[in-house]
Amino acid sequence: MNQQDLESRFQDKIDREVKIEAKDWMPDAYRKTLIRQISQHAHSEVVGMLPEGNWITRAPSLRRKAALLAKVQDEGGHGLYLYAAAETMGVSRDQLLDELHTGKAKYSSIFNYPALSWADMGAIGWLVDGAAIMNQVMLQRTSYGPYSRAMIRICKEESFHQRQGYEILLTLVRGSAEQKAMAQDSLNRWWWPSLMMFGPSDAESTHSAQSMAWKIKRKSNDVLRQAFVDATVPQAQYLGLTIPDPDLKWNEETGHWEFGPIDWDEFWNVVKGNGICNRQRLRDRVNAHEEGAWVRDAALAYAEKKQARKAVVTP
Ligand code: FAQ
Repeated sequence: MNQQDLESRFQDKIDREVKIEAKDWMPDAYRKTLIRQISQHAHSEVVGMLPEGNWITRAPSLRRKAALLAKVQDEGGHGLYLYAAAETMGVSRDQLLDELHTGKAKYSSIFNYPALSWADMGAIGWLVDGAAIMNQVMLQRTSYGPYSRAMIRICKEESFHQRQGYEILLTLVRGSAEQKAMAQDSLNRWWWPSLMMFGPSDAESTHSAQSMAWKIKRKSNDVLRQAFVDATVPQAQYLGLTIPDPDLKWNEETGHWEFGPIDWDEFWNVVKGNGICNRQRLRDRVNAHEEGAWVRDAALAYAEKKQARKAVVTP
């Protein structure tokens, strides 16, 4: 079959909603886009453990500590499912990690902001996981089978993460004036970076058109961002907190919340590596990888020993 036939058969499968599997023929650009997106997503999960990991020892009660610890562990697990999904495309995990550690690969801009107070654990769960879910619910139906299946599992856990964050803030806003102020300060700092998580506006998004045609993405960055704002504004109102956007207003005709302009200079500055925590986050990931070398060596030595023993027992 020539290239053109292969490509039209591939697109036909996508149009008929048949999942693409690892061994199926696929255009090189489809493979490349997915390796980029899935690995960026995996890196986001493992770098995303850092801002919250920093608060595990400072959680205000045993219940809060247990929940936060479990959440951060879940994020590590999501990273693993996603690295495994990327590996089905013929790329090695070592290669992907190397790209992260050398600063070649991107990860979500949001994790380059500092977590300054306990209320930030609430805001990360409510807003960051909330934004992540909005995007990931769509990715459950992405065209590549292994990515889609990983997302189904991940989404089940993310909704619990979002709720634990909201519940932290609900407790704070019902507490003292200082606690309520802490919650408001946290919303002030995390609101705009959360809107940026969805990526550049549709007009600036380089990959969207092709990714939508391949059904890797099912909804555009701006559509998802709007859905997030519409879902989140009433939640802020219930908390009695003010969203830090003077232009925010309800549009009766469209049935959507209109919001003010996003500071795209700030977004690109963070994406290019110049955010508040970019250098610290990369250094922490590299250190964690180096300090974990003995665990990987030990696991490999054990696997080799087991293999050698099996070879002796079964002639
Ligand atoms: N940060 O053409 P588009 C989580 C880059 S998981 C940094 O629109 P695309 C869980 C983009 O890569 C959060 N870079 O790109 C958790 C591209 O650069 P390139 C992560 C960004 O791929 C919660 C360029 O801009 N979720 O939070 C960002 O079609 C709490 C042009 O952009 C995922 O990764 C950004 N925010 O759409 C963990 C979901 N946005 O590669 C811990 C999967 C864009 O050409 C605690 N990914 N860029 O050099 C996606 O759905 C898509 O990749 C988008 C971007 C929607 C993120």
